[in-house]
Amino acid sequence: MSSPKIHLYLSPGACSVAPHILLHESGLDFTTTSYTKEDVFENGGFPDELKKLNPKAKIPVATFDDEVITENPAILTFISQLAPSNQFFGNTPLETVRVYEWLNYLSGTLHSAAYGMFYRPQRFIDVEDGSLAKHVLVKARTTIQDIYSFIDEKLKGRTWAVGEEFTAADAYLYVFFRWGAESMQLDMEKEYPNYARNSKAVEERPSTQAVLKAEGLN
Ligand SMILES: N[C@@H](CCC(=O)N[C@@H](CS)C(=O)NCC(=O)O)C(=O)O
Repeated sequence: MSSPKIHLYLSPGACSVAPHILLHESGLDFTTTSYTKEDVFENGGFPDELKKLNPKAKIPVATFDDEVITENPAILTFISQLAPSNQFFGNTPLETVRVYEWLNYLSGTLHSAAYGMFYRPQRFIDVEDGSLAKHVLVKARTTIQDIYSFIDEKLKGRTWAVGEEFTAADAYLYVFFRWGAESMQLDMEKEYPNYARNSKAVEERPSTQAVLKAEGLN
């Protein structure tokens, strides 16, 4: 497949870190537009130009020539198809399925449900009721910690989530490891040593270092 013109819309440290890592890994040419956390989460709305591209008002958004692609698993899949030799989705049919198993779990359960409750309690309850909001935040915290324990157990005795090599699942896992420390103030290394080993391996990759630098995260 000849490479289209690729552009990634991101916000530093957001879940867009995952496709950003894959793009650096792939060696494909790409450009980015970065929006601050305030632009995406706070200033009373999502940037209008981005809402036109993604009416769901979410980052990441990627354009491949004239195709606008949203949703991390879809964007990661397309990058992988443009860089087949990188085997970002493993190198057997079963490994590919396992990568999707991780991506769906991280996107649907950890991100949308658990972190959704934490960052956006108003999606679940009427936040004007302060006591209810408090309960949701407490529940979000325990749910996220339960999920981190599950992930840690799955990564026992392994470096990479699937097979013996880095895949898209590892790039995506790395996003949530960072959030555990930054947003939840969890001692991730101590509480989740297997997950920490996986994230450290991701972080040591030159592609991740390039992303951290480009997004101003190091
Ligand atoms: N299902 C989407 C979720 C993307 C998502 O929630 N992105 C966050 C940033 S990490 C966002 O844009 N949030 C804006 C908001 O919740 O208003 C995906 O997997 O790509």
